[in-house]
Amino acid sequence: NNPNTLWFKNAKFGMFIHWGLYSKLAGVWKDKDYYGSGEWLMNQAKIPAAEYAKVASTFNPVQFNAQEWADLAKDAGIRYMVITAKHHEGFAMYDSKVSDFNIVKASPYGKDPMKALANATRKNGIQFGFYYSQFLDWHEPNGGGNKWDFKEADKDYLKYYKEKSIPQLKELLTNYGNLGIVWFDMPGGLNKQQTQELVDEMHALQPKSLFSSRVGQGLGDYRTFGDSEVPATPIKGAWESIYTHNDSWGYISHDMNFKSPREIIHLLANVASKGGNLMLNVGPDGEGKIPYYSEKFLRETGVWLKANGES
Ligand code: FUL
Repeated sequence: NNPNTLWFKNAKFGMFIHWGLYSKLAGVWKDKDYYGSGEWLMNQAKIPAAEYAKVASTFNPVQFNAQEWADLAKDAGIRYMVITAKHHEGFAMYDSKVSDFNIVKASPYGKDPMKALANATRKNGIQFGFYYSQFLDWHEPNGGGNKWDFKEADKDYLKYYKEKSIPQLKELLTNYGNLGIVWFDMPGGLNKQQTQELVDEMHALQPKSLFSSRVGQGLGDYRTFGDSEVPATPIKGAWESIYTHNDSWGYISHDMNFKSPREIIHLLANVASKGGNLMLNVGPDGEGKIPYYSEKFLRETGVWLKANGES
């Protein structure tokens, strides 16, 4: 019964955005097509961290336009947006002083897209938040997950939290104004007390911000269900279902399995009837464009919602 969840419980519809170096790779590595979750390509193809890091020098999303994304969300009837500030690949999509492996320092783009997006969403009355992969980091020897470059036995997870994860979270919770949500994902390496300390330290920076349950250890301010999961019966409290528009969270050029506006509306109605929010993901490409069918079908969804008094 956290009073800060009030806006969230009324929101119904959110937009999730997975965007990173994997968007540029688009599900292809060394002429081989991969399917599934595009943001897992580095893991699927067991790409050495040093080689993967070179992708940054080709990442130049000049077509990115924060206002266009915020306008699309608004037209679709969406009330909150959560975007990947750092996914498991370890690349910071914002201006980070903690690690040079970030969009400002390591890519020719050289700007912070998150600043613009935070401003554009707020201008449109949309709550803004960051996804942050707090444990998995395939770029870092001490991060979780990359066992093809770095031996598990050599890893010091607490060092990773101390030197990258926590300092980066602090940057995100300090430099982008009020965040509606901090969407933690894939917990690991911390016990309950350590997780509570992390939560407390972060809430001190943003007392009103809602933390997703994937911070781990039964903590968090609202419940996120498993990927592509709707509970069978109505659930009390603040919660959300997450789906992606096609089959992948991160952009894959050969994934055209987009849900139609009709399917999106059915999903929204199903989730809303159980008392939750639907956060639907789109995967912009390496140029910074939201896929054509995501844009088209989201707009059509918004038209229906308006016509039926839902937005
Ligand atoms: C999962 C992640 O591993 C996926 O890549 C994606 O971000 C999904 C929303 O959550 O746990």
